[in-house]
Amino acid sequence: MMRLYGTPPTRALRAIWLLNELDLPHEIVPIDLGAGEQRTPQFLALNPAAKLPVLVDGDTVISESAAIQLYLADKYGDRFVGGRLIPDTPEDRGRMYHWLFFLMTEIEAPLWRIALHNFIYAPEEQSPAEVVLARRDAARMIAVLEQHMQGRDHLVGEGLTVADFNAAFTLDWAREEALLDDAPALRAWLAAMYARPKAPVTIAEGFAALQASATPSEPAEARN
Ligand SMILES: N[C@@H](CCC(=O)N[C@@H](CS)C(=O)NCC(=O)O)C(=O)O
Repeated sequence: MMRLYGTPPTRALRAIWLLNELDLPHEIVPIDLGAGEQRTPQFLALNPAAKLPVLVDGDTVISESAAIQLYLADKYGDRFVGGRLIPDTPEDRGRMYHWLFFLMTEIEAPLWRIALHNFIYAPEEQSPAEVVLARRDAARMIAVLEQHMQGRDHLVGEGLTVADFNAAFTLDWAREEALLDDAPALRAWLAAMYARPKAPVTIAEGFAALQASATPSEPAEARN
């Protein structure tokens, strides 16, 4: 059975969403970031970058949440009901890659800077000015995606692709930062994605469950 290291509300949600949609039997292995479990020799052997999520499928070990999504769609996409997770044509695959890289580098990167400077870096390393810049950068790129989604149901072509399942998690994160307030098309699209029967928990739901089960001394760092 496949093993996924990482739980909600982390980027493991990107992988969990595809595991659910493809109905793939899997075991979720929790890694306590607050306790530093990502730096044990056993975990570093899986991912020397000490980051979640990591997927283990037989002898294959894949990290990077977008790579895990592409791997699952590529290998098991024929199990998907109701669309084409990886488009048939090189042109549409190019468009899917475009949005995947856009999401990871232009939208997630500033969201991550916001988190780093708000609560992950040590207090003396945090820069409120950097948060202002990161919010501006994220908002500009979210506006580009909002424009793209006018009148569309999917990021690419006429069916769901990996880009949609990446965007849903990434935009849920943006919503947490109130960065979708000026993006009605993205808010409506996001609601439809999370209404899917196989949708995972939102970041807020995952974070609430984590807090409910955590001891009061556990740091907020475990969030992302
Ligand atoms: N680019 C990586 C980022 C992974 C990442 O930063 N994961 C966070 C949890 S969401 C983590 O493991 N942080 C632990 C650390 O940095 O020590 C991906 O998309 O998988």
